[in-house]
Amino acid sequence: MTIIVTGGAGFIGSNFVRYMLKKYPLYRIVCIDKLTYAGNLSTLSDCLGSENFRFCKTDICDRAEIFSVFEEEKPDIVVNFAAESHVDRSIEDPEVFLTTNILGTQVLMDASREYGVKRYHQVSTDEVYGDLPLDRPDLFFTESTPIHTSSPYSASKASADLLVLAYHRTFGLPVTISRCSNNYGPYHFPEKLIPLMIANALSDKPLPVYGEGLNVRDWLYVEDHCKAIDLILHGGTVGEVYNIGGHNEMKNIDIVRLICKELGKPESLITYVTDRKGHDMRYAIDPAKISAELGWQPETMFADGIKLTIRWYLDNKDWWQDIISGEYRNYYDKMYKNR
Ligand code: NAD
Ligand code: TDX
Repeated sequence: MTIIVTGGAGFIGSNFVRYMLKKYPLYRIVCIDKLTYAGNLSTLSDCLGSENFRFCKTDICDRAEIFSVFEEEKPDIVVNFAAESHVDRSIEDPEVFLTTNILGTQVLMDASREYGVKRYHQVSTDEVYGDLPLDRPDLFFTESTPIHTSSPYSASKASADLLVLAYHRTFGLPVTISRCSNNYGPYHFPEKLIPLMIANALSDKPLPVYGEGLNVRDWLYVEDHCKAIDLILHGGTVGEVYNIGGHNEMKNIDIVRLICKELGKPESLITYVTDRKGHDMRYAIDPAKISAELGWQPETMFADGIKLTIRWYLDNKDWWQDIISGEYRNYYDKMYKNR
């Protein structure tokens, strides 16, 4: 069994590569990643020496290169994590989101058709459903909730989802799609809420909370997401969409306060800054389908997962300090200086 994992040098993709190498020592895992600002080979350093692992520095939009990797590897399964993934960047500069997230998906599916891939899995997001109001805690996203996007990022992910379903219906490509809620855990890039707050708090820097901090996200430990994708690859029904989420809704401000408490830092570091444009209020996934059909349940509760995550950032300062000392510093100044 050969699995191509795109975006495997990023946050969730690298956790998935590690999870699969450990669980299936007889599978061959081929990681394709362009190594954008968000991809880092040091994230995969413990995998690079494995005999059944190959890394290809390739852009998913590069048709010739992608077809050549497929020709060499003849993959059974393709799992597409590769994407531009940060909402704030999509508001600053949407174009690369459309190129990578939509056209890159098309190239991968064309190669999957050509080489008779048995399963093409698209890693999507709960953000394709838009947001829910704060005063309707009874409402959740199901797989039949209409697509209703807010940001260029979520619009690009929704476009890709529609294209994936079109390739299934028109060409019979054996696809599945998963739509997961917010992940957290090791190797999360420090531009995202949880690692950004941990890194800033450790350096006694201001903790920039957008708006009033009342927006709600539904957090899932990254390994639980990896387990869900594994179950979909091995037991999911072709042509279907699966929502993934652990019913763990939290307000942003409560997360930031918790991080201060765990690190013994004062809440006076919290600084309220200008809100994100088009900021989604609440995400909340109903995971009933994947639970009933595939027996998936989240295993790491947030109270434990956040401690594991903070411990990981304390034990792996080199990894994130390298990142925040480089090009990322320009991004940070641009986004937060006059906010
Ligand atoms: P990430 O930004 O940490 O990693 C993305 C990876 O894709 C990086 O390694 C980057 O180098 C690579 N990449 C980007 N453009 C590429 C291109 N053109 N060709 C090849 N590689 C390219 O993202 P993440 O948070 O790990 O998210 C992974 C996937 O999961 C994305 O598709 C995202 O939409 C989805 N998702 C993320 C979350 C979350 O909470 N982070 C939740 C649900 C779904
Ligand atoms: O500095 C910050 N301050 C702040 O208040 C940052 C970076 C974020 N926030 C808020 C915005 C959101 O309400 O925290 C919340 C979480 O923000 P992000 O970490 O940027 O995640 P989000 O916008 O919810 O999107 C994430 O989940 C869905 C991922 O980045 C997406 O790739 C995924 O699809």
